[in-house]
Amino acid sequence: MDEQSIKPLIGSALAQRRLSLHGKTALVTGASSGIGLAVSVKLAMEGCNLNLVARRKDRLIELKRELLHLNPGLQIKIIELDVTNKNCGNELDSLNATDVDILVNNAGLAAGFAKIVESNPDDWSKMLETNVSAAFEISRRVASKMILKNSGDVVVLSSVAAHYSYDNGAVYCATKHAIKAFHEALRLETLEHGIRVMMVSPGMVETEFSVVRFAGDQNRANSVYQGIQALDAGDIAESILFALQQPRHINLDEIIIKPQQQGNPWKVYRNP
Ligand code: 8X3
Repeated sequence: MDEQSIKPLIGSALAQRRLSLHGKTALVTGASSGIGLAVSVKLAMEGCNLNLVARRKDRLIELKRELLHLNPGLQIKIIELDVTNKNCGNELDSLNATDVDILVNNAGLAAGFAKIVESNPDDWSKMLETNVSAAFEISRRVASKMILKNSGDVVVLSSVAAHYSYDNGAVYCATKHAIKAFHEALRLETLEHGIRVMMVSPGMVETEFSVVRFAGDQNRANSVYQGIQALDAGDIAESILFALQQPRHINLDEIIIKPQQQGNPWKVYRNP
């Protein structure tokens, strides 16, 4: 390769590379709290129209009102939906999914923190239904529409638990490993359709996550984040936005994001 002169290289490095999301339409699951809510705010600020999916309708109504206050021109639809409901596909079909440019497949949970032999199979079912069956089904339905128009972005919320298995978290880790495997395959199957499939895998994020995992025990949830600066939902939303704003020839396959003080799920430096 001939040696290139410096000037065009500098020009190319300086070029504005962020894609505009203005006028796009996103579908965000689990939009009523945490990462789903934060990413909805970020997308709204970029001028992206929104389909907000969650179980808690009152919160979606409030969120819609706030988002329209921030960006009055947006089209925002709220969809009250339990993603584990077997009929939820009909609800999703009722919105014009062909209009969805961006899927943020975020709804997920951890239920319980116990050794396999001591854990509750009801907790297993909750995690398997939400994190696996529902997440797969939503990606399938939306991706099938994206394939028809040969464009679209799927961002799926995974976890560091997709990379490590830790004790007391067997089923949660298994569900996140499954999400990773499924969406890696989806990426391969949709390459030829101009579709991007991206994964964001957070470590410790201080949201309702631990309160849900510990069945409402706020003190136990607080102790998870004691002595560290955990991530917040906005940190993760920022990474999702960054991935989506890359030019279309770039697919950020996975962003693994942890607090500086967390090396892996069990190696955490806590301030004395
Ligand atoms: C949540 C992160 O470390 O609790 O997905 O598994 S962790």
